[in-house]
Amino acid sequence: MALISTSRDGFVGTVTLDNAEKRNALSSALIGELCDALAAFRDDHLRAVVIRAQPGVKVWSAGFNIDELPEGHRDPLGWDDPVRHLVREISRYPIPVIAMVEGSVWGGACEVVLACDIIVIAPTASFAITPAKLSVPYNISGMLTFLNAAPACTVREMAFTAKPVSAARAFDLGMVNHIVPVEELETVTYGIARDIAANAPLAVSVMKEQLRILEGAHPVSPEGFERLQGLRRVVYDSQDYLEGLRAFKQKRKPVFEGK
Ligand code: LCV
Repeated sequence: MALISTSRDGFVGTVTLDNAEKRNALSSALIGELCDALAAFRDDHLRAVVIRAQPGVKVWSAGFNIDELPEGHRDPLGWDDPVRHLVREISRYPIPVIAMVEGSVWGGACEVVLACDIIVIAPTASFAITPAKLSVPYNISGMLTFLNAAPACTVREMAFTAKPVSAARAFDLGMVNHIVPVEELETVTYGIARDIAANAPLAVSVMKEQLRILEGAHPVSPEGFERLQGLRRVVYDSQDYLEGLRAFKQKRKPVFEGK
C-alpha cells in the first residue's frame, strides 16, 4: 500500500504523507516513495513542491522509524541512512520545497521540515528535537540543519529537553515563515507555491543552491570531525542507546544511567 500520495497542478507538485496509522514515521519505504515522487517532479520540470500530511492530522510525522534503528554498535544516522538521504535530497533539490504543517513534528521529521525552503504552519503544529529522549547521537550535518533554522540557544534548549516547541513560539523565533489559521493553510501555502512557479526557475534554483552552499560553509578540521564521530560512537555503543530503543518498543519511559 502506498505510504504517500502525489498530485500536481500546473507547475506545482504535492506530496502528501499518507500513513496516519504509523503517524507518518519516516520508514525507508516511505522515504523511498517520497524521493521517487520528488525525482518525478524534477524530471517533469515542476517549479515548486509542497510536502504535507492529510488535513486535520494530530501528528504530521513521528520522525525516524524507530523500529528500523540499528540495535547498537552501528551509527544509526550514517551517510546512507534514509533520513539523511531525504534531507540531502530536499536541500540539493533544484526546486523550492514548501513544508505545510499541521500537527506535531518529531525528531528526524523536525529536521526534514526545517530543511525545507519555506515552512507554513497551522497553530496546531509543534516541533521537537528528540535524540536525548532516545539516547541517539544525532549526526553533525543534522545539527547544522537545526542551527541554520533556529537560534543556537533555542537549538540547545530543544535538543537538551526534547520538549516540543509550540507553533506560536516557532514563528516568534523565526523558525517558520508563516503561521495561519488552519482553514487558510492551503490558500497561503499554494499562493506562495504559485508565486514561485511564476518566476524564472533557473534563477530560483541557482539562488537555492547558493544559499545551501553558503549555509553549509562551516569549516571543521579533520581532528574536530574525528573527535565528534568518536564521541557519537560512545553514545551509540552505550547501554543507554539500547535502553532508549527498548523503552520505545515497550511503550514505557526509559531509565538512563549515563553509560
Ligand atoms: C516507529 C512509530 C513511531 C516512530 N517509529 O500514537 O531525532 S531522533 O534522534 O530522535 C531520531 C532517531 C528520531 O526521529 O526518532 C523518532 C522520534 N520520535 C518520537 O520521539 C515520537 C515517537 N512517537 C510518539 O511519541 C507517539 O507516537 C506520538 C506522540 C507521535 C503519537 O502518539 P499517538 O498516541 O497518537 P501511538 O504512539 O499509539 O502510535 C501509533 C503507532 O505508530 C507507531 C507506534 O509504535 C504505534 O504502532 P502500533 O499501533 O503498532 O503500536 N509509531 C509512532 N511513532 N517514530 N513507529
